[in-house]
Amino acid sequence: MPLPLPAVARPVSTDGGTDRYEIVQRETSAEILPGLRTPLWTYGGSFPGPTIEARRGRPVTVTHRNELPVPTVVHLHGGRTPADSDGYPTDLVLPAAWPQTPQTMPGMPGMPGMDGAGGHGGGTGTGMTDPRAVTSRLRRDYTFPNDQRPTLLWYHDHRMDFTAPALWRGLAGLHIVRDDAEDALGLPAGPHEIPLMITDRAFTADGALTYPSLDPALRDRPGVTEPHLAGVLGDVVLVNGAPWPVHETDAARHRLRLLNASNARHYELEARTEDGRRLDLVQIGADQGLLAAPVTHRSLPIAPAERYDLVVDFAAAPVGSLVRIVNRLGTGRTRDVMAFRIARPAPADDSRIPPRLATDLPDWRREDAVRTRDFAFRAGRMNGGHGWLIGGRPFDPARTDVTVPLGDTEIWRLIADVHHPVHLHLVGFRILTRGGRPPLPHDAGLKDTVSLRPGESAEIITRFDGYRGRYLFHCHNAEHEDMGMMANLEVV
Ligand SMILES: [Cu+2]
Repeated sequence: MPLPLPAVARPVSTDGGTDRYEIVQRETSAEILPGLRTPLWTYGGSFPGPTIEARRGRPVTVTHRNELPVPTVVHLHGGRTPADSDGYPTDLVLPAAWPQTPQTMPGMPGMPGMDGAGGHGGGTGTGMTDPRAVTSRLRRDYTFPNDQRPTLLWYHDHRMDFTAPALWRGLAGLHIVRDDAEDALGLPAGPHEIPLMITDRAFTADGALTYPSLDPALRDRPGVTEPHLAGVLGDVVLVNGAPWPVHETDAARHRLRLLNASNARHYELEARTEDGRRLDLVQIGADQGLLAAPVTHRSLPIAPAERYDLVVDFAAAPVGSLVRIVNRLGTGRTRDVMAFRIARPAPADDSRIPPRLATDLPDWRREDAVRTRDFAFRAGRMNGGHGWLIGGRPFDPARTDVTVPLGDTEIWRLIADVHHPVHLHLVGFRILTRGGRPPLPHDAGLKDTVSLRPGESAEIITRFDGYRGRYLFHCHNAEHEDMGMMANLEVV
């Protein structure tokens, strides 16, 4: 299959300094596996959804309407977004047919009761005075200021208890922020800049996605069957929605903008030529934008929700050959990810990798932190069953877990039992230490997701600036997130 490139969304209006988009969330089907139709939940009819191309400092408003059978929530991962547009898990976009009786959320996560969660009658929100309130609307305007470092972001579903299956069914799309300074660097661009959204999925023989939900309608009972409590894996690797695609290109430098949008699968990527050489993966950016200087990797681990901005030079591969992107952590078919077919010599390649990429990285120091907090990400009991907990507690929208004054700098010490990719909304952070030692080469730059390995601790430092309001931090293994591993972060 050729590599699909997600369509770029077209604004419905660009008046008043804001780009406005409209996205209808709807069911459709697509030919993902040759000759078969796969039913999907989509943003605007495609998986991945349409890519939002944004300029730094120029706001984007996306109006979402929901024609899916269940409520949804849109979150822009990595966005510096005001709280009312951040996609809190109970700020719902309702389908028209959903019951709209006033109701509040059950006090406990993981309990039946989403059915009929209608909130405030399609009203205009509640201002969050009651933390248990569900706000619901038939359409919702999400405003993204894009007042942040240029980077690859992604939008996806974030509905309480049901994020993982909705993501699996296709609710994910890219959102790229650019600015003039980055454009002026001379990095590979145009057809040599390629977004790669990597996901794994499992299919039935007739082409449908298969997912072990306890409630296949995703209405009442969250969670997955016992064998999948650690996270749901697929045996087909999709890149931009196509299985093991091959992208035909020329022997030039390419900027590969990687996103692991898988629910639970970790990858360790290599670029291998047919004669067995590994091409350098030159990292120029992390989750939250450009590094200060490039970092060269031979292989690169990528956890769910992480992004890496890479330059790979295909001039080292013979014309006519394949460069395979391989997952060292995979077995059998999941060892392959995709390939590039180097079809022709490059026209004069005037792209470059400047030795200095960015000078605006925050350099928070340990002594800047006004407090240190500890969070343990571990398995535990929840509602009489298995859960994933932060500090021994499952997510409860009625409880504020962390209160931070706007502008404070903090160190968070995170510790994990098994793999947990920990994500903070609103802010980017630096990784100070990993396992009590200096961070790893791929920890460079500004991050919004840190991949904790089994038994590992990490210290991160950040300044909570931008906006006041109710945000989240959580594990981005999507099944862990749905089974309690999320907490409230209130910036005051
Ligand atoms: Cu986790």
